[in-house]
Amino acid sequence: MLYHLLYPLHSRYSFFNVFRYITFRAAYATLTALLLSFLLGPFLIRRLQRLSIGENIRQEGPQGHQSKAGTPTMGGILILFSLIIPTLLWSDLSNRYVWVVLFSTISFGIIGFVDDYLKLIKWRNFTGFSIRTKLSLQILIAAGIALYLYFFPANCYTTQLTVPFLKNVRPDLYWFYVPFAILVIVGTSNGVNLTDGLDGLAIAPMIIASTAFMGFCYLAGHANFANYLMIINVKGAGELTIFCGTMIGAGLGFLWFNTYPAQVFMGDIGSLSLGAALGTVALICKHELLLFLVGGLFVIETISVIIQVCSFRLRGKRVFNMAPIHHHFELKGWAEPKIIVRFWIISIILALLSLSTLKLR
Ligand code: 57M
Repeated sequence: MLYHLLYPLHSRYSFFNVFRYITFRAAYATLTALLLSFLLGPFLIRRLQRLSIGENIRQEGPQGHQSKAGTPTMGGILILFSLIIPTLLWSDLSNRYVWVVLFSTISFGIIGFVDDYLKLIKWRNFTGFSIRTKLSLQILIAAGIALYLYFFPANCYTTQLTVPFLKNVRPDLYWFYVPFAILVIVGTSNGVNLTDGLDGLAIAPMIIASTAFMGFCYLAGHANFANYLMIINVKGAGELTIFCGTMIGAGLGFLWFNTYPAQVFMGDIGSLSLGAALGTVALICKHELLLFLVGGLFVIETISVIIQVCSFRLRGKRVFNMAPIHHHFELKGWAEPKIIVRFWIISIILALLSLSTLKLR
């Protein structure tokens, strides 16, 4: 909005020329998101407390979690608010990809919101969506996004994959791109959701992944940089640099309140929407395979659940004390902050490795 209002003034006042630059708008979008979450955070937490929107802790979980009972949840409302408003303020709203990621974020946010709400009122015999309903809704929305990207491609490379570390290998998925894209969006959304089980455990890796994708979007959207680095140039993807910036700002603002000991949890409204947003950004900037490395922590957490469930079904034995893997370390006696910070360190290492793929190919 600011872009559309203020940039045209550059013919009179040259200062407004600065609104043309993605880097300038991305920086201020990040700061706006951060400021909004700082300003609104205390108000929202008080409001959630007053409405008794507090977490019900499951009995079978690690004992340390019982003390978290009643912590306000649905803090994802704060994340979404601080993410959507700056995106609308600082982005070029004629860019279609801005609307695609906003659609993805908001739709998954609505699924999460309804699920959180149903869980909260479970005294009326509701226990949230069944896994099948939740997954079907996610697949439906992701299919809409995948079909849009397939039928309205940015260029002839849309259905091709960039393979990390290999510059001349670009397998073409043809129509199989659609189920693949659905898998990326739904998988990332649920991966973030599974990871969100300790204070700050999901949001910090989200910030780290968004920082990496901020770079990838900028480079993919810039013809010269993309050609120089031999990555697929996606016209318009650069504008998502601003969206990634708002994810960083909103994420940092939320982390302020969610860091150990947490004053608020994000709820499904936060985890499902952030995961879907990240998956959609990765698809648009054509770095979907790299997401497995950048968001490697979400992948590790998801794989730990798959291994645990398969092992229990096939052998009747567990591999981990409890899945997802962060619970395994809790039950081994590691202090919660130690697990959290060590998982953050792993995320940073993975993000740095992913950046190195720009040159190592
Ligand atoms: C999300 N939600 C947290 C909070 C957060 C298939 C199975 C592996 C599914 C998995 C599951 O339900 N995952 C979904 C995990 C929950 O957090 C809420 O949920 C939101 C995210 N959706 O924002 O609102 C609890 O996590 C803790 N928490 C924090 N700090 C935070 O900042 O401490 C969350 C955010 C909160 C709080 O205690 O209540 C969760 O863990 O439920 N299920 C599990 O993860 C369960 N694992 C399990 O059953 N493992 C089995 C099999 C199925 C693999 C096994 O190992 O044998 C564990 N979850 C819990 N207790 N709570 C087990 C026991």
